[in-house]
Amino acid sequence: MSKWIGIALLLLALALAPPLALPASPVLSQVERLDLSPGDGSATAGVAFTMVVTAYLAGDNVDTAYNGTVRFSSSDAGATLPADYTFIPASDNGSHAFTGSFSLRTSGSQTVTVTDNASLTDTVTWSVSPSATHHYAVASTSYTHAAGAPFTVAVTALDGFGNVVSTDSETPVTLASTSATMAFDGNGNGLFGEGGDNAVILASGTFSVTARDTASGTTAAITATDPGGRTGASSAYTITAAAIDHYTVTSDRYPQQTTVSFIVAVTACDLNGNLVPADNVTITMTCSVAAMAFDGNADGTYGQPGDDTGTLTAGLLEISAKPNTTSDGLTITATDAQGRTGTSQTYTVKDFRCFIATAAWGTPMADEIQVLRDFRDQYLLPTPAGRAFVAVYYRCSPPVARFIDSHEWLRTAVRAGLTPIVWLTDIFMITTPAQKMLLAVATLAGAGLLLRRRTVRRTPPR
Ligand SMILES: [Ca+2]
Ligand SMILES: [Ca+2]
Repeated sequence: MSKWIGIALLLLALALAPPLALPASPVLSQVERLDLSPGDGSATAGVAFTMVVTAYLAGDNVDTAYNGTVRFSSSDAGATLPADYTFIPASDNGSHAFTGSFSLRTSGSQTVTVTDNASLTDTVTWSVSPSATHHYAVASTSYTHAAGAPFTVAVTALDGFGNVVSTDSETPVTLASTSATMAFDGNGNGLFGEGGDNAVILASGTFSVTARDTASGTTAAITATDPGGRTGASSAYTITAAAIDHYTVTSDRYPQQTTVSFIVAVTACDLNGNLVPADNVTITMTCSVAAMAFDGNADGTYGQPGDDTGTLTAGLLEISAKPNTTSDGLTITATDAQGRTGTSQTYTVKDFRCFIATAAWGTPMADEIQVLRDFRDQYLLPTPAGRAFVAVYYRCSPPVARFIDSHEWLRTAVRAGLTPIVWLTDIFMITTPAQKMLLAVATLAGAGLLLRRRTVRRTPPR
């Protein structure tokens, strides 16, 4: 019996014997969790920091045999993270420091996660604060504004990674623009361009300011600069004309002559005097004296029904006017259907009528005289030689006209002499160049025929 007990004790002793007596076998990792530390830290954007990964067994004992491969990820898409790493038990002993291998870029709460090939994982949350100001963002919700209309410009201090430097409530930032007519209201009192109105101190890294540009047609950016030379620029703002506020009424000169037409230019302007390129706005012309006729339909005849109106094309109307009486200090006014208006400076109209013809017909309003005036306006006055001729005529003709005017028989004779000239002038005025050519050829042919007949008649019979 004792023999069997001895054998049993021997087997038990063999079973419980330590393995020291056996050849060394590989240590197997029994890792239960990964730990990423420190957790819940804080970092500055772009500044590298160190984290340690430790593998633990149950009971919070470090798994010195850990040989897993770890991979890192972050909620921050701009994060710099260590490459995948396989633990080496002999040197790591279950814990590895990734020295200076992490950096986060996006301010706020960001997570960093470590995961191994056995799907063990640990996540920590870091608070990332922005680094120092690197530049400024200058922005508006819209970049097209009417001249004179205020708009908001937001200026924000950003670090090198685009984070708002919200800790800055002391740096003064100065605004500027390449447009000389861009002005700011930095103190927010509604008045633009006052002293200091272009400089504002940051509040939690940002501020908004009201700007406006009074000149249409400009395209200019707004720049922000601080005393450290850090700067930023907006996209270009395009300034358009505002609504029509009034009109300008101008001519190339203000001494004018009776019965001589001249051009009146009407221009649509906004409150700041910018040209408003409006189309199809009907303008009605009026004059401070009654004897001013317009030619709104530009057919060469003045004072027809509706001739005192015209329409704007790209903000401009050029209308011919013709005064029939002398006047000192007359003005011309343009008005639209909404009552927006504008008045010219004063014109002085002097009398330069066709003296001789007026004397012959006894009135300056005769149709025949109008034909001669139209010829003068359309063919003589546009050329230097024609103007010189008209000037000489006006200087020499008054005494002749007075003499004709006082002799009825002479008036009749002059009328008779001028009538064919008036007819020819009338024909000349109403015919096209081709018709003129045809008329000249016909006249020459007729004259040739007449001459030939007379020559034939005078030839004595043989
Ligand atoms: Ca102001
Ligand atoms: Ca007309």
